[in-house]
Amino acid sequence: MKIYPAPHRLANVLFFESRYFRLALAVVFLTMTFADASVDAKEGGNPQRPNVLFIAIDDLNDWVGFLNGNPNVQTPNMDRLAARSVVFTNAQCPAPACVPSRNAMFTSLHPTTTGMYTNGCGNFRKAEITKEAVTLPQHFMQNGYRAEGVGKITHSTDTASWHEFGKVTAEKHLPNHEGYWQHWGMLDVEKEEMVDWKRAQWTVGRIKKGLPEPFFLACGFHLPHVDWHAPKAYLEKFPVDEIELPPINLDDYDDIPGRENSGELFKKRYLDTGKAKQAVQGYLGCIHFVDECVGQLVDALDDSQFKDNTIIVLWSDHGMHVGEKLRYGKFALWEESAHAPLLFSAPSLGIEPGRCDEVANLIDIYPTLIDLCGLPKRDGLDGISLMPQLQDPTTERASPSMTSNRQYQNTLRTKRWRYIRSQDGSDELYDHDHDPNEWRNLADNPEYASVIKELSAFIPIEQAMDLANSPENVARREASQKKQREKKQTVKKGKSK
Ligand SMILES: [Ca+2]
Ligand SMILES: [Ca+2]
Repeated sequence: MKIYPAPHRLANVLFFESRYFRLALAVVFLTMTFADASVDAKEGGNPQRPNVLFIAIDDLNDWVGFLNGNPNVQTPNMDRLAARSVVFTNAQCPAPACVPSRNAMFTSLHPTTTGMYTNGCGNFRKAEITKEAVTLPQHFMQNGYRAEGVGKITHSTDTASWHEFGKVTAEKHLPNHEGYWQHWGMLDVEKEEMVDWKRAQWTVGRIKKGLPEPFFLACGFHLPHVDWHAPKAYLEKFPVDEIELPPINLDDYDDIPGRENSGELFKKRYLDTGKAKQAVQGYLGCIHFVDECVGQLVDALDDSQFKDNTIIVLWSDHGMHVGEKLRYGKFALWEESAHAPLLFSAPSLGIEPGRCDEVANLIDIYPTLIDLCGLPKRDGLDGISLMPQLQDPTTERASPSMTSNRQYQNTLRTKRWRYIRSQDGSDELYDHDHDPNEWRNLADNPEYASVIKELSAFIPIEQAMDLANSPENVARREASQKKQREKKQTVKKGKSK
């Protein structure tokens, strides 16, 4: 069975009459223009280089209109942005957790290179391998860009990566604690009180004020990260009795080695109690809210002098299970955790709107933006530029995307397959052409041995040691846990008085 077809053969198309040729001409022209202008850029900016509006969303899975991941979702603003973008319908995260995914995106270094697999990996500036890393915005700064940002881009703000970083503080809302570790509910507050709204307004303010060009302006939203709380009006748009649950298979774990069947427990906890629908309501409400925040940015840009010279990138750091595969949360190597929205809007650079079904990875954003903006390339990045797919979304990609959540615990995704190999050597194979919910594990079926063999060849033999287990990170975690325990005891004592 052949998984990776031969590279795109231009001889098979009427190249000189093709859209590809026109785009290639545009890119050659832009590259020449920017190559000539790079000196000017270092000497105080070059207005001809495109600006970048970089929109990061947290824990947003494929429940957006433009990925068709949920029938009830309302994302009109992201959908209208997608309509003028190249949407990567099969983008995958480097790791299904905030810290490692963002660190990898920011440095274009995969977790298997850095050892940053989990949230316990710590700040990338404290790791030997990345302490001197030139991050995505730093590379832009080094090439004459003004870099500003606000909100959650990396887990803790890297001051070396920004000329200015907005300080927008969150209001403390009292949440309605329901469910288990997930909390969802309605807030009796105005949208203007929400921290994401304030982050959007900060960014709108920078656009209106007129940033020096070229600029790299980043806005990172917190929602729909848990807690799934949004102002009442946003959740009320999704009445619980009208909510459709995602496809759920209570026997799903029967064919996964080493996993207990938790179908019964899931049914008892979430389906029988009605919490499954409440959770979906919370998630949908938060997505709808963040969508409106994104709309503020797009409108501000469209009303500004930067409209025709600004690339918009929108991405989420990974996905989220909202009942799929009998779970709530991320930290898994299945589709709902690993898949993330990713789009690039650059019509003024000749990038025509389209949909690319080839795989992509968030670590590809860095080299792609380098190419889109005509900046000097950087050696040593793990990401692969998506420029060929932006120019022609049907361009095939030669290698799979890899997501890792532990050392030697990886998943590879191609357009058709997902292959998961765990630390203990057990594995799973899913055929997305026939099983988009990843319910039927084909790994033990000899018919697919050749698929597994071909995919396995892409798993790195050497994978960086898990930094979460370094003595420094273990000590930091223990100190933090001790502090939490002490805090709880103090509260307990206070209550008993
Ligand atoms: Ca996240
Ligand atoms: Ca299954």
